[in-house]
Amino acid sequence: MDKLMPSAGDHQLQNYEQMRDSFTWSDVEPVFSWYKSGKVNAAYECIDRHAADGKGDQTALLYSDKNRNESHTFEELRKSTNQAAHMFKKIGIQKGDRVFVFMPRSPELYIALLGIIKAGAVAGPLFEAFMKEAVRARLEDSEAVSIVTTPELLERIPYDELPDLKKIVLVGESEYPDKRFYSFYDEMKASPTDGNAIEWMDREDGMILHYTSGSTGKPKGVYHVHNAMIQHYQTAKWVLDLKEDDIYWCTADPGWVTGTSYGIFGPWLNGVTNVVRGGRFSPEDWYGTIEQHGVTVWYSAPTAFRMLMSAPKHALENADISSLRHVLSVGEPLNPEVVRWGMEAYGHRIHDTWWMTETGAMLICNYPSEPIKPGSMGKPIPGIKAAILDNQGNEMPPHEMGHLAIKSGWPSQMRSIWKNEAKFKDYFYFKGWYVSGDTAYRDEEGYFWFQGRNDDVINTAGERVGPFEIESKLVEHPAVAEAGVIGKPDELRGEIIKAFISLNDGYTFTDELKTEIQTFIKSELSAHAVPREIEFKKQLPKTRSGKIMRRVLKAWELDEPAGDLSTMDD
Ligand code: 6R9
Repeated sequence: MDKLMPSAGDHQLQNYEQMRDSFTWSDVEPVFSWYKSGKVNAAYECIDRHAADGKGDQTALLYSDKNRNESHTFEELRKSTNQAAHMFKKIGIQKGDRVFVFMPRSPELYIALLGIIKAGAVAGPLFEAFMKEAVRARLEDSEAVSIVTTPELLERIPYDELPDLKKIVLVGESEYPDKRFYSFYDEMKASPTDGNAIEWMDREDGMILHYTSGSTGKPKGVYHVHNAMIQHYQTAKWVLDLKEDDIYWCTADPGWVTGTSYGIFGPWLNGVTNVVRGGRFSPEDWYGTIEQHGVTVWYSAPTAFRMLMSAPKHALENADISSLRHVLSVGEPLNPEVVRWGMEAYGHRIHDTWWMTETGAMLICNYPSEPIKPGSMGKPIPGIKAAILDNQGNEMPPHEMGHLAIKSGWPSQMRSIWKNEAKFKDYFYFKGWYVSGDTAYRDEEGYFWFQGRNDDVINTAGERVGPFEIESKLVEHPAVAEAGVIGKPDELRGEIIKAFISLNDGYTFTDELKTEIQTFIKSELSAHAVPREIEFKKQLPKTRSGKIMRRVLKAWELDEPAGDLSTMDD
């Protein structure tokens, strides 16, 4: 397919080549108020700065779901996030404490999360679909001291077994079992809207802790600092192309990094109206959201676009989405076919962007002012050097496939993996480079093309799932002896989770058992961790040291040669 040329427009990154040579990240710093004082708080920069700049009456948040329809101005959010910060301080939260937010999308979630950051604590967003063991693993690892949740989700928090978790803030009507419990609404009401709510931080102080999956071990806590906002701000300007009067909608939940970096920080640092839609996906609802709010810039994901592509035509025909001017995607490979369909259905190029939880913000992107090669992730943003490395860490020439790596030292780069120095160091195995775990190649014009993961991490519907966490849970089921989990290619979801299991003596593999195992995973971990397919094997392929060889399972599944089997046990 040919290049898709940019339409004329006043884009904020006009001259990519020139910017790439002249730009340095310190150019961005004078934008923020902290340039003068040396102290910083990202929540202040997101909200209060705009209220102080005379934009207090502008709409900051447009929230809607089946039951609620609300709009909050920057001044209103300034006050409510101040109240939230006061509340956290009053109940004893201190600078650096980990405070989690575990609830469905709502204005309260956004107010609580910014309140945590204002109070100087580290926010830990948890996706609402997590079940008890997934919640426990994350709270335990981070030694979380507090959590904001709803009465409905409380049963999934094993608070009696988490000695560090001393304060539980409930959003909604409830009984309060003991002194650890607080009412969000009562505490908010009792807190002042002004006063010294904001804890002034250093740039390298902690801001957010996002748990994500790797191929081995438990989920890891990716630790980000306030300094990340430099890149959130600048990429939202260049890549999302946000301007003051835009109505912007990012469809991601704050439980995932896209939902914070670009569902909170990116738009609000730029003072832009941010749309949040609660509830589940439906084509009617989504197009309806664009129409209702007049969304101009829309950031979503390939699985969602594929679902919209296969939705009945009338969903699109019945909605007026003419307000859209810029459409973007992230999280998984964006098929050229989807880009082609986007041109037809929306009349817009869908701009792919590449980045990770660990990178904190966008790194390789398509820009409104540049040609798009459908299937390519685009080019590194100014200020970022990306390369393809061979197994020795040498840069490879165009068109050769290797490790996608980024020269270390960008503003939003993770600062650590929580309490796991070894895992953190793994990423920087080649001196000076962050190695992403993705394989890719670069073409002679500098466009990058995604090829796959080179570890076993699964990407299903844009969500990152670690096979190890599922395998560990599978073998907890009484019937399961051993388990190996892989991602199986799927047209709609990119990949689905497939489990191979062997059984303990006395069990036979039946449809009932399969369903029972699926229900077990769903109730213990979460719906998105459930293997859609489970296959029974008498034995699983293992190394001599007893490690299950997922690579071999995958080759079996795809009917491909299994490669080097010299380490396989007989
Ligand atoms: C932001 C986010 C990161 C992994 C990453 C890669 C995959 C992300 C992609 C993409 C192909 C793109 N990924 N963007 N693959 N094209 N444009 O998704 O973070 O949840 O940490 O996932 O997602 O494999 O390594 P995260």
